[in-house]
Amino acid sequence: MAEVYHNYIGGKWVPSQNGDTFESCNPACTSEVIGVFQRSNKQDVISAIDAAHAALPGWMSTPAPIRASYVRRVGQLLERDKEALAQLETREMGKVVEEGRGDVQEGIDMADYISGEGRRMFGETVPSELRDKFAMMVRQPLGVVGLITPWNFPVAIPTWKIFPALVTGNTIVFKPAEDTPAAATALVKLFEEAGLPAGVLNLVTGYGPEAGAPIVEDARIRMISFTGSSAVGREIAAKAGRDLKKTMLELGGKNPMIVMPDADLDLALEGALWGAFGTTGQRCTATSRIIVHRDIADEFTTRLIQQAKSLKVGYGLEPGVQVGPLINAQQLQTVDEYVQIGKQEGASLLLGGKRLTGGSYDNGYFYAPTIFGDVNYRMRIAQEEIFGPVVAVMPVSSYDEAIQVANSTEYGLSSSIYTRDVNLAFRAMRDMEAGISYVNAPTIGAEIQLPFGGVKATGNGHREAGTSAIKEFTEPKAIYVDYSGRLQRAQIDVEHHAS
Ligand code: UN1
Repeated sequence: MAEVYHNYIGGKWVPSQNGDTFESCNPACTSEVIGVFQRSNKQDVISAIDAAHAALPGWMSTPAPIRASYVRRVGQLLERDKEALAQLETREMGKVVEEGRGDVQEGIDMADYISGEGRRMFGETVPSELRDKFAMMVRQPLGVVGLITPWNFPVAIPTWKIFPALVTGNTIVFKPAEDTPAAATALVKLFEEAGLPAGVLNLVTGYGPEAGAPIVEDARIRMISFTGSSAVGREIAAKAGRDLKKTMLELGGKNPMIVMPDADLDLALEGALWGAFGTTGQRCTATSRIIVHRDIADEFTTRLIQQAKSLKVGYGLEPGVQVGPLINAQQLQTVDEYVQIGKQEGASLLLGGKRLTGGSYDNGYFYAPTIFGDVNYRMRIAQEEIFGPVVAVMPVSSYDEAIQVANSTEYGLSSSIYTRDVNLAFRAMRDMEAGISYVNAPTIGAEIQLPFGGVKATGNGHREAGTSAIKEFTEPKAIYVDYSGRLQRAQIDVEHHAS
């Protein structure tokens, strides 16, 4: 029998109020149940918000360096448990274990970076126009925040949200994706071990409509930070907008890699393989379009097919495996539907395009690395996020056309150019409509000390990580201290200006 896990509310592990549960299974071997989790609904969410609300005054008034020390401690515990967590990630969501280690490392990096903010959290001091008056801005917590996270980075993305939210003095209701509740639970357990006060971080597991929506709808939640699809992001923004609730949304991507004729082709090919098929293409930063100059398109494409053919697909705990399964049956179907759409649209299927079957492939959701050639920018496979191991090769005749194609989707998360021409590189850095741009590297692999997020339908103008994190999880408060002992009216009682 698989172990049963509970919600974490007010410092206690509790079952859902209606007793419903769901299973988390291994996508490489679907008969393996990772655990049984609480299928929470509105009642559970309300309890979690009650607990977070009750814990807020105590946590807000805890000095920021002390708040940050819990995050630092969890960073150390992540380091201790890195291997076990990486393996759990592979079992629960399929990414190969080396990438699981990277995912946990990203959480460690975030702890390392953001716990120092406990001693910074910079405000501003500025001069006043009046004598004997002090003007400053300090950062205050938002209150209770709702954090809704995806399955593709089951440790890293929760840490991008939880760590800065805690350092800045917010209390939390955390709803992880239903596909990765075990990783989320393991992370929350580390906070319990670190002695985080009860109610500061609350975990409710379950499905979006049942356990996510009530978080968005509760008036006591001051901010929603969500990473997931643009469709769900739009719904969240609409609902939250009615309550004037802040939303930080990290949504889809259709990330282009431009390869110019002067590029180092070996390097570009290596980058393309990693960007397109790493994490089985299940990253919002995945390289899903390769925009390649016609002068080198044939050579590039032939070599890409050759190299992609030799990628080893399988269970990510087995040595040598480079590409794991898709997350679930639904995603397998979606990817396959897009492949059919691509064929109907007239793109040439150059590699893959099918579910992998036979032997241990039959136990999981495995899909062959897939390459489409002759893809036109108007095709759906060039416009819509597939979130699988499918890449579109799109030949172009010039840099200008490359940029036009690169910018032709509704998304704008990550982007990349391979060239040895420094002038072109700088033009691309300026011209690509994206929150993240790479030169001579693929579209994946952002580091946490810079802001993460995108433009257009990828988000709503916010950024995670880096210096943005503190800004996003706080409200600025402007404070004026008049120590003149008399009424001084701003804009009126000012001394004469120079004439
Ligand atoms: C995501 O796919 O949602 O930049 C996040 C990257 C990783 C994070 C991806 N550091 O590819």
